[in-house]
Amino acid sequence: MKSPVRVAITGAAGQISYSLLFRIAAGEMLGPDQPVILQMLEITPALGALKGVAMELDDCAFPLLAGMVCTDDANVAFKDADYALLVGARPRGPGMERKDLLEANAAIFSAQGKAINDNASKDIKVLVVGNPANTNALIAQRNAPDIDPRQFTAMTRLDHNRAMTQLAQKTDKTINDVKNLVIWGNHSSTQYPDIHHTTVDGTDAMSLIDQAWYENDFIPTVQQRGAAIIDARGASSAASAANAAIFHMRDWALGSAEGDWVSMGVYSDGSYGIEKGLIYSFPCVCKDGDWSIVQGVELNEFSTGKMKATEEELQQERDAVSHLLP
Ligand code: NAX
Repeated sequence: MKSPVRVAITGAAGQISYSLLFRIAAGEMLGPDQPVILQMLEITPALGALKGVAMELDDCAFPLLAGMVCTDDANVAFKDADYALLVGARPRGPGMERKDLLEANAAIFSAQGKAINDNASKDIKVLVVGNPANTNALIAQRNAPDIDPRQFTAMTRLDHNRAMTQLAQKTDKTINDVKNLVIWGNHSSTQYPDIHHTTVDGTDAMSLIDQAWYENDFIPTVQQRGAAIIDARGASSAASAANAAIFHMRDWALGSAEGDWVSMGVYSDGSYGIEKGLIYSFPCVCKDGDWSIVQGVELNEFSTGKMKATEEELQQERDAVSHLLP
């Protein structure tokens, strides 16, 4: 058996974590031979609820669960952490403007970025789930100058999975038949789900659907899926978000499937003309514990327009908190 790795999870008493923690402890994220120590961070008023979650984790008797830490101190939660899933965030309250939301989260994610910088393993892999995920990841990254910016990522895998299922259902196939789909840009309603390079059971996806369905049905359905879940369930996506977080980290750590792409919000190196330094979702492949942006994807005018619009939103989000960025 390998020696245990430390996995920090913030917002650990929240609804996404209630699904996420149990699957990590069951070995679904890092493999069936990798013991884990869960280092769970919450705000002080939620420590009681977190204790209950830890009791349930105990009661699962997971063979791979090598230890647990419950804390409201970020320096403790990120101590020697090899992985971090930043799930906890400030939700939008009544009357709160988008700018207020960005600022409230900037305060949280700058403090957590510093705590990661000061305490975590220098090889830590960070996934930001809490919204606005891309900009929160940017803020954490900018506050962690001693850590390679490539180690901070944001989650667009849920959007990727949603898009795969919409396309599989439309074409009467299964998600196993869908390959090389991309979510470009921000995890928000400006994201661009692109199927121009996607195949379904080996056939070019665009030849199986018409442009009107693509533009007027598929793209808005994927972009608005989070809101549709809230309408139907009365609460935001939780198990599916946890599942996407597991897939993102699993692929990053253990490698993505041969011949396919995954969507990850990653540090832009300027690929496809996207401003360097933004955390932007690109088509990626993962190998040997590292990700790379798939190069050479051909783009038509429709795609470049959509990619630019979501880039502009990310620039605006960054500019709204620029006074808080080091
Ligand atoms: P919950 O409100 O159920 O849980 C969030 C938890 O975070 C709470 O227990 C809260 O006490 C804790 N928290 C708040 N501030 C904290 C801090 N500074 N340090 C540590 N813990 C803190 O929300 P949940 O449904 O679990 O969603 C969590 C986040 O994921 C939200 O920001 C949500 O918008 C975001 N999502 C992101 C998705 C994505 O695809 N990137 C999809 C699902 C989800 O909407």
